Amino acid sequence: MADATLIRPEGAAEDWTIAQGWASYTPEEHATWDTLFARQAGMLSGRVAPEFIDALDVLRLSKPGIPDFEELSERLMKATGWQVVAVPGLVPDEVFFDHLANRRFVSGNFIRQPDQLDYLQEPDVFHDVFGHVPLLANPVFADYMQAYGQGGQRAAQLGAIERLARLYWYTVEFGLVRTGDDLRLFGAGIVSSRTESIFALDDPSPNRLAFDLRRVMRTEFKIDDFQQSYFVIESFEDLLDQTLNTDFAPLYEAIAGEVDIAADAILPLDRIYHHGTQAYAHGRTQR
Ligand code: HBI
Ligand code: FE
Repeated sequence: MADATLIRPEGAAEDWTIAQGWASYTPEEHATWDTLFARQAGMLSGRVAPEFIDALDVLRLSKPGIPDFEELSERLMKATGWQVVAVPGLVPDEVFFDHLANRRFVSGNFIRQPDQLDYLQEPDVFHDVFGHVPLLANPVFADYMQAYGQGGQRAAQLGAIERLARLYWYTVEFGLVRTGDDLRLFGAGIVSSRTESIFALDDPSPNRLAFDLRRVMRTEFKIDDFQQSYFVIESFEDLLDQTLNTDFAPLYEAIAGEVDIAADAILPLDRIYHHGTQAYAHGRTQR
């Protein structure tokens, strides 16, 4: 969740957008993008949802260098009516939801330092554009993201932002999807990370559980390490269908009385693809 005390930086507009400043990127910054892109695009085929790979072509993201958001938005607009706008970093929830509800994806315009290739806390242009933007070219996912933004605006009125942030976290950021008999990656936080692209699918440590809207809204998550559980959606159509056909207000009411679920827990009702060993998480805590 974005920190409530975020201060709108100098030069940012009312809606927190800034100019991308594409002409100011240095050759080193473009080279960092090319290194990250080559690494991830090289390892994801067969591991990521096929819709993601298709979108890399549609959006011509394999073009060298950090994408120019104006050019990228032209192609994205043709595909699904979305555009990419630059922001300085995390923006307040209500600003974030308003952009999504209007088919504007907010992306950081900065790129990580060469010594941060594997991980950084704030979403940079590689996390946002390589991780999030491709699936916005998929009409069903594009509808889901707009529905999420609209849902966020309602959740804000109901004091239920945290519930919805968990839905975002376990789908948009760290979701897996069934593709035939395989599990495939689609969450931006995973596909933009080399180490987590391997961990999320192959490591015996995390749980892999069938997605259930109510279950996910009750489940805590980690923001600074690999997830202890990943949730598997049946398809993007199913995820959109569940979101559009659920009246969230009574759902929030119903789960208000239920305790939160720990990130590594498995419940009797869970449909389990993999019961994790949690060896990674336990190893980290016994340091
Ligand atoms: N701001 N720039 C940016 N990117 C995000 O992904 C983001 C954000 N603010 C809030 C937010 N995500 C989440 O807390 C919402 O899902 C609630
Ligand atoms: Fe993200």
